[in-house]
Amino acid sequence: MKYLILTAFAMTFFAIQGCATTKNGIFGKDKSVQKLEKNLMKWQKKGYLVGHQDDPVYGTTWKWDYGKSDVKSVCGEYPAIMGFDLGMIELGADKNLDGVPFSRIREEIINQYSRGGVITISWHPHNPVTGKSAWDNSGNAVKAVLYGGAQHSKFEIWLNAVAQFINSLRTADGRKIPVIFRPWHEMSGSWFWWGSKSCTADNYISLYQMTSDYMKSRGVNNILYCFSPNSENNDNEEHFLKYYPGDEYVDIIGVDIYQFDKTGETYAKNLNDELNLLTKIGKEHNKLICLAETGFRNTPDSTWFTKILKPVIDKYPISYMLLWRNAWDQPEENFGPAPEKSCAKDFREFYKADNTLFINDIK
Ligand code: BMA
Repeated sequence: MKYLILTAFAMTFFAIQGCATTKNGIFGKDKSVQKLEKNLMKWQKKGYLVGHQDDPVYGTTWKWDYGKSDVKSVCGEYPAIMGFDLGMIELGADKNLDGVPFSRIREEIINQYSRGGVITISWHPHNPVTGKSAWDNSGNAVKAVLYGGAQHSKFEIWLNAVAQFINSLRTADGRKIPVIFRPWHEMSGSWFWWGSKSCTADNYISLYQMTSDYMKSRGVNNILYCFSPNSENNDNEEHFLKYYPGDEYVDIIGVDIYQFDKTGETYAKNLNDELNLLTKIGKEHNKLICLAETGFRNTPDSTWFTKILKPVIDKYPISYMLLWRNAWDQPEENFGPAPEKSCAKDFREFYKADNTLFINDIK
């Protein structure tokens, strides 16, 4: 009898454990990820992490120097969060779609982690059907990569390239480095092959879940998943969650919003509306929220950071915001501060505020 009770107890225990680890719930995650999530919650009480895409690899007037950063050149400190993109890793390339060597990305991720910072990874993979860029939305590509689809086997090789890269992110003593992975972003717009014009919501959800399940099957457990639509077609909760893969697949809910109007009036309204909605959704789903990408191309407004952006984001419990890249290869493709830009002085004011968190604020 005693053995029977013990066996029943053990079976129940392992069944519960098994359940917990088959989902993306925090139970199946590496310890480093659990710590990152806790820290993000803690920091969120002080303010929001300020971030910049590709910050330590190039800027408006330089590329590939070590130890350089446009954000640091302007305010003296590295951003608290840095973004990197894996586009073209799926093709076996040495450099990503913006010419950054993957070995350098790995190095900078390790550097950012060892200085106490946070890392987020996006991915602009090529269209698996047409072989063109991520912006080629033709070919019904999402359906083709799902289980049973004509491109599924090839796509597993692509996912494997991402899995291997994320698995290779380790400290010198072999510990895993946690990252916020944000695949299949801006799906509510129509420009990417995984966007609203190119697949059904059901197919999109399957793609997101398949990606996460695949990572897990390869032992990649150092990821917090971020789901981030853009502001198009997102005027209410139902629209916002149309492509949501489910609470067990997502850790952070974000949104990508850029300023396109000259004065910022439309942007500020849009940002307010979206962050309001996101705050509500975050509470209901018990998730952290963030402004996953933002910026005003070339920042022609010299007080944009303190007069347009800050007054809005200060009102919402976002854990981080990420300014998009200061491209080395496209003159006006810059969204962060840089010494020669007219917004540099204003960015220093933005930096001085107590609630804008840079690397030294989160050590
Ligand atoms: C986009 C643009 C592109 C770039 C891509 C990935 O938003 O900045 O020029 O190639 O991101 O970084």
